Amino acid sequence: MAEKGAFQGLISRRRLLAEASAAAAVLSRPAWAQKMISLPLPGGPGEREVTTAFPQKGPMILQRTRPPLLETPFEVFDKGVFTPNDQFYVRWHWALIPTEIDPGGFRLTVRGHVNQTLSLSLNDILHGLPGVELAALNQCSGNSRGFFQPRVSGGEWSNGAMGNALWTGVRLRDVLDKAGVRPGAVQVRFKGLDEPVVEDAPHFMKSLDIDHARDGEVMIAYAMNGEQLPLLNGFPLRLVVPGWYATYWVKMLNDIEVLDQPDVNYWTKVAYTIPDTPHASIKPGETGVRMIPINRMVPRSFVTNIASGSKVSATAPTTVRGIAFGGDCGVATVDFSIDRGQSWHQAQLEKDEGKYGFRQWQTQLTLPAPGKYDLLVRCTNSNGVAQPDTPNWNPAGFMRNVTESIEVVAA
Ligand SMILES: Nc1nc2c(c(=O)[nH]1)N[C@H]1C(S)=C(S)[C@@H](COP(=O)(O)O)O[C@H]1N2
Ligand SMILES: [Mo]
Repeated sequence: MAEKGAFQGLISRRRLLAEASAAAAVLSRPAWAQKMISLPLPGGPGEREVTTAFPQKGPMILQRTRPPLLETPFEVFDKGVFTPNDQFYVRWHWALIPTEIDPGGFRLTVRGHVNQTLSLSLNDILHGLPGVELAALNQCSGNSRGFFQPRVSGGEWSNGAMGNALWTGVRLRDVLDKAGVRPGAVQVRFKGLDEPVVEDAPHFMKSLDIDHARDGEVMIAYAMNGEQLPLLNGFPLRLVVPGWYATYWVKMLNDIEVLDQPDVNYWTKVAYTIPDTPHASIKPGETGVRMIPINRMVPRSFVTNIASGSKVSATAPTTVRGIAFGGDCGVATVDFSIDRGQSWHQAQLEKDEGKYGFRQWQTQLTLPAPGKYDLLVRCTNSNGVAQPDTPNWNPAGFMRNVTESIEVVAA
């Protein structure tokens, strides 16, 4: 991670103050459909509404209004390696999300098994600790759930519940050191300002093991892509857990509790668990499987410039480009195949912006004869883990990473 240096001036406290109330004013506007987009999923629907009614957000695929679930239209991923803030996907569990946050009055509490309880202002965080910057992919555990067959319940996402950003913030380790973690600490629990809509329902909270929390990579971010966080992406502070699924990336973070016992809260212990099997995969209906908390991401790759069903030239070369990510490490290779995986060819990788983020790739392809082709793309990460050629299945619809294919017609 780089020190933020000159970058710091860009996100001044004054600007945080000025923009926050503007964001709050529009959050209460109702969301309604602007137009429809085709989003074919095996279990339907074939179409989804596109909305521009959410604050600080451009056109987004509307999955749900309360709480907001907004998906990034896939063509956005073709435009650049970083996903713009105004089209970065949004996912919340509870609908009681503050529509107004006073940056001057905001405090982050650090408490529990520490020497000293802290109550940090945004000023303390922006100017009192070393700043760091890191490119990282934020991907929902249920990204691509809509492709699970048999179908599972949950947000029926296509492939747009992910985004890559350059995050700026401070190291969680530095914040914990400031409070002084006491011997015997085992986990650290994170909570935000959002609240359950019904009494007695569990507040959204996630925990990390103490060593992970103190690894120097986990950060508390106050900016993404050089701007303050959009309200719906966690203004004013969110956790960034590089290489791990976004469920751990707690938004509107205002409470950090160091625990001397393992966390047994619903969101850590029960929700977001996966079968402890290869690819977190089981047979539909299989029971009695040991479940563990979801954790590190796995490699994926996508074509971004050609939609499935497109026509391409049968004589001239076609440029095929896309994005890939290694999951919890960098991308080693991206390979493609036009003969259903009998032979593979390496694509050219573009600039490395950081091992935890998207890696763009491209290749020139000349199809041998007119006809239909399935174009397969497969990422192998720097730990030697490759995408599988059959889809995984689990009841929560988590961790899909099968090798993607698109159909093209050469004519
Ligand atoms: N406070 C809070 N943080 C949260 C959640 C939430 O419901 N509340 N959802 C988590 C989940 S499951 C996901 S996928 C990501 C989504 O991040 P985004 O909305 O910035 O894309 O936020 C995570 N952080
Ligand atoms: Mo998620």
